[in-house]
Amino acid sequence: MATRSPIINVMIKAADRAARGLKRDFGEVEQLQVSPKGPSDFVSTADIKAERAVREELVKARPTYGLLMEESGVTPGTDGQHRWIVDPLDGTTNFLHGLPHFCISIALERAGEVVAGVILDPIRDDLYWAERGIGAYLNGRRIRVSSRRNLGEALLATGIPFQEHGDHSAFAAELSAVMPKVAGVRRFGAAALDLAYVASGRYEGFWESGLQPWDMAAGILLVREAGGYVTEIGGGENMLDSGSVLAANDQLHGTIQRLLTSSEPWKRPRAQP
Ligand code: 2AM
Ligand code: CA
Repeated sequence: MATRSPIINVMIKAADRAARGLKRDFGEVEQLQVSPKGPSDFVSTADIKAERAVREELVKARPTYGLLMEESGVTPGTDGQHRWIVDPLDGTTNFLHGLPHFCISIALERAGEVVAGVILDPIRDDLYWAERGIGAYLNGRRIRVSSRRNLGEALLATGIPFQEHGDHSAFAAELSAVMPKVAGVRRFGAAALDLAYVASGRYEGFWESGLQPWDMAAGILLVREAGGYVTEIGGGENMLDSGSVLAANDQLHGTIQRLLTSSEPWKRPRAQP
């Protein structure tokens, strides 16, 4: 069992409070699937309530820190050093459809660098946390990225652009390049959990474009502290700004990156998400 620092405990307490509400509301959503109006309004309210619960706990514990949250945006802090980056409900579309795959993601940035992350899956009761230089943990046990080196055995996850978001043809080309070479490609719909799954060795890699900082901040730290490698798909380091991410174990990261960027759309300017 790892000893948890006070800051990780603050983050877990906040995530736990949101999780209790989300779990209760998820039970309702399953009932609402059959109502003619559907559960959309109810889910928006659940999302906002979860964000309020996280915010209250974080502000109570560290009143001078700034916040970047999916629903309420930026709240500047007074200490100028620290910022929470929060997704109160990652996997909203899953939640809305009664699919039990969503999470709460909370990261802490210090002087522009993510130093702590918590991801909580309330349905499976899986609690992931990582602290810079200390390691990554799942339910109290140290986690490591997968050690598979062979691309043919690698299971990858991705995110598929939807509606008017992202560059659909570029994604199709990336998928075409990867599909014939790997054991399988999955799309689960909650990017923070995808990163947590790479960190815990469930799949060998994950890539997606068009993400927001709150989808990735905690998960990137988890993967790195679990011994994995994370860059933008093109190889740069500004994932939180560009929204592009490729996370994998050390052995496969370069190979997957070469495959993805070998596709034709990488040779022309890409559309913005
Ligand atoms: P969200 O649930 O917090 O909105 C995966 O592709 C990522 O994109 C998810 O982490 C999800 O975060 C976001 N996303 C937003 N709208 C989506 C949609 N309609 N389908 C899938 N993912 C969506
Ligand atoms: Ca999200």
